[in-house]
Amino acid sequence: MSTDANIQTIACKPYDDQRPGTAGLRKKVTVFQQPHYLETFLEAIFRTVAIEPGASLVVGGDGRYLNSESIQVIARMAAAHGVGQIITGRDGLLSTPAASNLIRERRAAGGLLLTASHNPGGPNGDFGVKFNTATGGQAPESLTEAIFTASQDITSYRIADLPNLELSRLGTQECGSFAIEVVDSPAHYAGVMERLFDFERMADWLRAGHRICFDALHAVTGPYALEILCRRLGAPTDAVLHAEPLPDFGGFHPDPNPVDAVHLAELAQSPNAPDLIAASDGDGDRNMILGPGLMISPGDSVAVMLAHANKLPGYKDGVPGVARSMPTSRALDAVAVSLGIPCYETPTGWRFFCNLLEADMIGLCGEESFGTGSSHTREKDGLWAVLFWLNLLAAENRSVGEIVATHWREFGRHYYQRQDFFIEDASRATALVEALRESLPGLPGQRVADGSIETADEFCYTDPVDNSESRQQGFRIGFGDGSRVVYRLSGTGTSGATLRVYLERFAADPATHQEPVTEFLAPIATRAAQLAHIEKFTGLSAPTAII
Ligand code: VG1
Ligand code: CO
Repeated sequence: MSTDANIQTIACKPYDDQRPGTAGLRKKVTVFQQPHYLETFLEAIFRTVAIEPGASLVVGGDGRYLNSESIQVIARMAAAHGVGQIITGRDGLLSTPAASNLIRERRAAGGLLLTASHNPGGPNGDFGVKFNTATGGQAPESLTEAIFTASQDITSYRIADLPNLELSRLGTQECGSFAIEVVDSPAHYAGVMERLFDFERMADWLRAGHRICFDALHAVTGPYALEILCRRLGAPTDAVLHAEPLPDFGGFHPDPNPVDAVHLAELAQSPNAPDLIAASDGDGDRNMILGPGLMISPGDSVAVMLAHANKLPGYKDGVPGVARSMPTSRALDAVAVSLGIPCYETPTGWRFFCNLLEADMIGLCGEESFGTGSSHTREKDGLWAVLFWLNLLAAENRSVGEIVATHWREFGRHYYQRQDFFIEDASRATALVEALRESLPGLPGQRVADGSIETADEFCYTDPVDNSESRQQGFRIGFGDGSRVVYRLSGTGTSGATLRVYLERFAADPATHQEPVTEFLAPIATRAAQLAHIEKFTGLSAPTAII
């Protein structure tokens, strides 16, 4: 059916704001609703990425507002650009890690993922489009830049005349030379997890009376969690909260952190707390792990995972190396040193891990922003992390708290916190960054509050695989006492600017391992605020959020 006869060329005007950020193009729903906005960006992708005629594309999203309509548009434009088949999940739902996996297994030419991840959804929320390459990983910077350049010249796009596709029915629908296949993504993903983890042991642990609570926050992971935790592992159905994906996430801000999911932090503190409490974000790539009385910071989580990886079937031979994003705590480095494997430091954003994963240089990686993953796919993976912890608890038969306390005794504790300052007027954030950049060379040797600065630089990354260089990836300030402050601007927001300030302080002595985090980091927070003159530039005397 996708013959020239039913392909139309529609005239449009280019937009100048289609530069993808940390993870794809994210905008307010109302921005995507402008005439031909989505089509212009898709046309830029199709023109930039040479997709072989007849190839497959994986297309799906986290179920947020605009998900289904956008899939229909993508199908019609894909058909017009010679794509042979699109593969999607039931109702157009695919979690980000499941989509990445599907791209690899089906040898698709790439994928279009419809998500704004942890950003709120609904008609007044955010929407997003992310292109992943045939490796299953996010498009590298060079490609997203090329797509952006192309978007500025789009004055027409090609679209085929197809009937509306039925997304709720599993199986293949043919429309002439074009086809759409709807797959049972939760079942497929569960199969991948069964190859990595010991399902029998986890089921036994649950049968023995241990309890898990997973909150899908009405986002994409609900059907996956029900399939794995309830159907395959035998947890009761009320172990999965808010399992139905909704276009506005039922009003939840689908960001698994102790501020936006405060009800889970409270559950962890309650006398009847389950043994493992967890949540994921809108598109299923983030994870938050809590146990009775505590939340595990993401930097600690990936470090504990590495320390115990060889106890789990999928990782029994260990991993060749690990990586963390630059602002993430150095807890992972400490374990890597003890194992004698390399630990790479990459810029923020999962795409920077992909070359290392593809080259088998690393097997585990993580970010402070509640993202953890392994070589099983090319995106971070929320439910995978939950299963990793579940398998670990079952294998060790110890509580989350005991495992973490033992870990700190062995490696020391890296106290960690992130402060976010939301600045309505983005130019004030730019001014702060410029002033900080200018002051860098003079900082080493100076004192700020109670700290003496030893090192100060702006992170520039050279990818060890393809030698590509990424500049201006955040400021690193190292103090004489080993503590550290990192500053960078967020690249996922859809209005104003968000300054992220990352605080880290190491405590070797076990007597100092049970301090309240905010208090223990207060001196470092003072140094951070004074050094960057945060109040002067932003008008904010306190962070908008402390994570
Ligand atoms: C944030 C996080 C980053 C993460 C990115 C995408 O980016 O800091 O670690 O990779 O979100 O995550 P930024 O530029 O706002 O700091 V997801 O789950 O929103 O795709
Ligand atoms: Co996400």
